[in-house]
Amino acid sequence: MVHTAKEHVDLFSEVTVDPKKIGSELEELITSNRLIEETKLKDTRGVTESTAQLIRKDQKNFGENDVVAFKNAINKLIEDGIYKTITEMHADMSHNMHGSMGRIGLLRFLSWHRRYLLAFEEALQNADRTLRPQAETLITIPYWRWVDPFPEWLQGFLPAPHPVTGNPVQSRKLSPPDLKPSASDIDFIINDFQQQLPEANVDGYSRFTYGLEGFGRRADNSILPAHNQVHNWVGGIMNNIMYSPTDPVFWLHHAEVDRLWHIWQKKNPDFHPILTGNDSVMDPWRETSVQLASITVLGYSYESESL
Ligand SMILES: [Cu+2]
Repeated sequence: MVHTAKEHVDLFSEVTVDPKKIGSELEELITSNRLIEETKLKDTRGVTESTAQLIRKDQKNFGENDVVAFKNAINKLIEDGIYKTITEMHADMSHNMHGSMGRIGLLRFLSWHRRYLLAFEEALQNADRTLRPQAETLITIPYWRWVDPFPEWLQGFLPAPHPVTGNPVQSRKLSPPDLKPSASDIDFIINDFQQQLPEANVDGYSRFTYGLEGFGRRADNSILPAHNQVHNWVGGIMNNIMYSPTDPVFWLHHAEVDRLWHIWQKKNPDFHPILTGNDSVMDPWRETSVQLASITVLGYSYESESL
């Protein structure tokens, strides 16, 4: 089952702006990334491989130092123009990374966004390293559990201008009609994923990502709230399929998507996105979905692996 263009527009409004051409700045970001220059980065940190694992924390456990470092690093990325460049990567729909674009987009959604978070996290750490050269641990992307209220420390923090207009972005809505997932919705997404797409002849990975991205149904056939619905619940620029990363909560939201995928992967080690050829390469980067399958291999973990 594939979503139509109309549903695409309904999910995230304002799909009318042309994505900007991505220039040399982007090239620089791509080639300086953590995966390609892994060794160099380890040298910079002066740590051994076993301690090089980054830990992404629950945003609830962010202390005052973490909050200040995170916000300062974001502000620096905005000042340096890097935040805008990274946002524009998400505005380039040729990457085919959402299920609303069809079957291949559905299969690329999780791997592409895992790679996207790594690109952002590396930029964030570079900014943090410049601002806090003495810091023992650099900032990582925190995750926001959807059952928790909107992160209190991010209330009112919307510093990035709209990447096209340059104007301040609309404030967040933080309300229905779209719902945030409840604890039982999340349990259903992870443990009853085989119940999605009951009429279709598809593999388990497709059923799982269909639910997690936000196209699924609860057992009573009502909408199963997940990733898409949280975008719409937050509202403001988070409701925009191209420019949602303008809101810093995008990173916390997608870290939770990535964490839930990781939790599911541990329970279902045999299910992977079935992609071949160019479809399997998470452009603009070089890694394939297979190379992005394990967060341990990629060098990071989540503070908690409970639902
Ligand atoms: Cu998203």
